[in-house]
Order: sequence, then C-alpha cells, then structure tokens
Amino acid sequence: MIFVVAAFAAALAWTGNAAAKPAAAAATQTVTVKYGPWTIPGGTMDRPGELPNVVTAAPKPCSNCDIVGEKPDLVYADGSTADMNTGPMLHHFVISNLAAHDTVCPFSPLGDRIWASGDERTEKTMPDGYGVPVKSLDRWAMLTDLINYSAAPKTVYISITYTIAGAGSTTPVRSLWLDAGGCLTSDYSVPAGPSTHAWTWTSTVGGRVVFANGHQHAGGVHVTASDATTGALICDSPATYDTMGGMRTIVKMGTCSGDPLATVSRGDRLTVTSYYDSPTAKNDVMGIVHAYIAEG
Ligand SMILES: [Cu+2]
Repeated sequence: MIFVVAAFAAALAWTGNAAAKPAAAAATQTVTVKYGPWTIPGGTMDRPGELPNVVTAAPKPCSNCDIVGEKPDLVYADGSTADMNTGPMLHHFVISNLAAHDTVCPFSPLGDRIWASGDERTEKTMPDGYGVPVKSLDRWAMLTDLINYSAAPKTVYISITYTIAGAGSTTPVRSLWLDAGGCLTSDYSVPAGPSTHAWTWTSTVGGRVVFANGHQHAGGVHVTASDATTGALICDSPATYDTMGGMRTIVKMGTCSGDPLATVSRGDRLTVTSYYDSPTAKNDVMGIVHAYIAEG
C-alpha cells in the first residue's frame, strides 16, 4: 500500500450553469468541482492497488454561499464514470472545514467533516429551505482513499456537483458525524456472521435533524441513528448491493430527509448502531450516519 501525503492544488473545473428551477424555489445553480487527478496503481482482485491522499487545500464551489445539494462521482478525464466495472473504486472521501470544529468530535484534527461518501456516491439534497453555509474564511481539506482492481493504473478525478444558493438564503444546518467507530477512527472490526456495533454521543446541540445518510463497507446490512433519550428514530439507512467487476459491492446507502426527521435536545443521547452480516471477519469496516441539524 502506498501512502501519499501531498499539499495538492486540485484541478478546478467551473461548470457553473444556472439550472432552471421552479419559480417557488430559492434561486440555485450547480457548480461542478473536479478534485484530482490521481493515478491509482494497478493491482489484482485479491490485492488491489490503493492510493490514499490528503488534499490540504481543497477548492470550495463558492466562498460565500449556502450549499443545498451535493452529488459526488468518481470519473475519468473525459467525465465518464469510473467504477469497479473498469477497476476503480471510490473507497471514500471526506471533505472537512479546517476553520471549524467537528460538532460530534471537537478535538478531531480533521476539523468539521461536512461531506463524505464511499463508492455508493450518495447524493445529498437538503429539504427545501435548508443549506450548509460556506463562509469566505472557511478552509476545506479532503481525505481520499482510492482503490483499483484492474491490472492497469487508472487516472481518475473525484467530481462533485454542488447545488448552491445565495448566502443566508437558507436556514443553516451543521454536520453531525455519528460514527460507530467513535471519534478516534472510523474503522472497527466485525466477526463473521451477524453482528452489531453501537456508539453513543451526548448531544451538545439541539434542533431539527433534516437530512441523514449511512455509510458502511461490504458486509454491512444497515446503519441506524436514534435518539435514545426520546426513543425517536432519526434514520435507518439500508445497504443495497449489486455485482460490479465480479464482486458483490454496496451500490447505494439509504438517505433520510424530513422537516424534521427528529427534534433533538441538548443532552440527548444519540446512538448510532451498525448491523453487519459479513461472510468473513474483517478489521476495517465502518458504520456511520452522517446527519445535518438546524439548531434552535
Ligand atoms: Cu468507509
């Protein structure tokens, strides 16, 4: 495994086009940012090539705006999708804001983790009227881990299409990263067969949770977040599988959207529970519910 840490000026492709929107909705536009390129070394199905990266200055789609939607993809230079059918897998990326603290894990050196996905490439769409504020002084960083099951090296980009609205035009939400692995690392171990792994955080914020999605690795069944204090379920995100490149892989994780999904109070115990049924024991699985909350 190669580990590369690079102060990397990601290629930035502005394809801002004013999308036609219903008159009733806030004026939005889409901006696609291409991060990369990265060349993942070749490998085999048993020993795939792997390329982790740290991008210490990752471009933002705008510097004073509200992001109301985010759609990630892994693509080749020509824009076509790169997936396990031709070798590459988006193991994961995380974009964080170094100018803020993570709400759940305030001592995380990553800062505030605001966007992330694995190969399922989950699209996030906030309910009408909500957005993630981006300030001019925010500094974004990006962790990536890319895999390649083909023998030939593959050069890819992470392409993210953001839907943005004017600054202050939406009710701000903040990210709640609820991780069965806790705060030190997202990785944990599962035995062969059915298993559950849970982690509880005492909320330091209160408000309306309006969006959430899960993330698991192969073997995952579903991951839930609930408010153990009130008994309310916040989100249950199932893993959907398909076969790509001859492997059974997660192609979709469920999303939850609502106004609100749940109302949580400061001091409530929020529990994330990750359910696996893995054919073999593994030491590097994840179970995350990434939620967004409008405070107050
Ligand atoms: Cu992961």
